[in-house]
Amino acid sequence: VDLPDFKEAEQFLAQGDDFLLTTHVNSDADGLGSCMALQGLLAHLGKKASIGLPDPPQGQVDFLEGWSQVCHVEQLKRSGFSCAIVLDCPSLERIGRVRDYLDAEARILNIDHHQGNERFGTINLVADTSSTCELIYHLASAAGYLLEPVTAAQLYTGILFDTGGFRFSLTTPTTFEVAADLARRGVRLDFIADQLFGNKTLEEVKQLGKAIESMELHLGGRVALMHLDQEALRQGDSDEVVNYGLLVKGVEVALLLKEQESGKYRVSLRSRNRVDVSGIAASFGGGGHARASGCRLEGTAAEVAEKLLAEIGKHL
Ligand SMILES: [Mn+2]
Repeated sequence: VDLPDFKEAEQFLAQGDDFLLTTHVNSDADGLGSCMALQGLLAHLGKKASIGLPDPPQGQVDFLEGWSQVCHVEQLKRSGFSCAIVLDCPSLERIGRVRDYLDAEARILNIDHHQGNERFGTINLVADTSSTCELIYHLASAAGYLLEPVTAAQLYTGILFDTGGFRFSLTTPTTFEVAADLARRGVRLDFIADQLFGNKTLEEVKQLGKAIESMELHLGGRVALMHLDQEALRQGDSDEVVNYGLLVKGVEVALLLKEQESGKYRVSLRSRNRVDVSGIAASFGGGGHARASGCRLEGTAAEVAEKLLAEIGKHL
């Protein structure tokens, strides 16, 4: 990975003294770990930093110290922030209503690792790292910030989550070096892995069962298609369900259709190693990474599947 120049980002952090930190809607462990770690680093510099999410926190990483500082932006009871740091977010649109809490002239530092990041910031720190947490680590190293054990745990959590346990393709030798350094700072590796990967509710495991039961193979066994209806989606967090399509040998692309309301689907796409699913999602107005992306489509389940399979067929 070619690391970017951190100077402008360092200056941005040095110049401000009151920041709003945020990440994308449906916040995940990487975005949240980034917010929490950066808040701690800024606190060390004697600066004020509030975390305000576009939607209410769901306990995603409530096992981490610092979680109590994570707020829905409405809870902050103030607005007109003149300095914002947007983390792990490809476009300004995806911070939703947080935009209403920024001053019209607000300066924005955009720190992200999504392909196709729209570089919406006043300053953009965008690189092809495993995770935004890894990028924050490099920034903190370049700037000489003190990494406390609490911060190390927050960053390690985001890295472990976004790499799927150091398995996904954005994992590099540098990712392991960063993880090793964080581990040496006292991170409880087994505890964090358990919290991230062994913490489903019974209902969520049953939901996974429904999705697996619905699985069909298409395009010569290279695409696994799964489906969850509205009722099944209410059983819990379905973010990881799509990954199970890649358990099947020979499958290149896994698809999960999530019925939001009748005739409206959120679609998650995962790719094993060849197909760039961010391009496929983009052709339906969505986006994401080469190996993990999402989009929205309307129609019956069969119509939505047909459109997706036609597009995927061009990329196989
Ligand atoms: Mn991320």
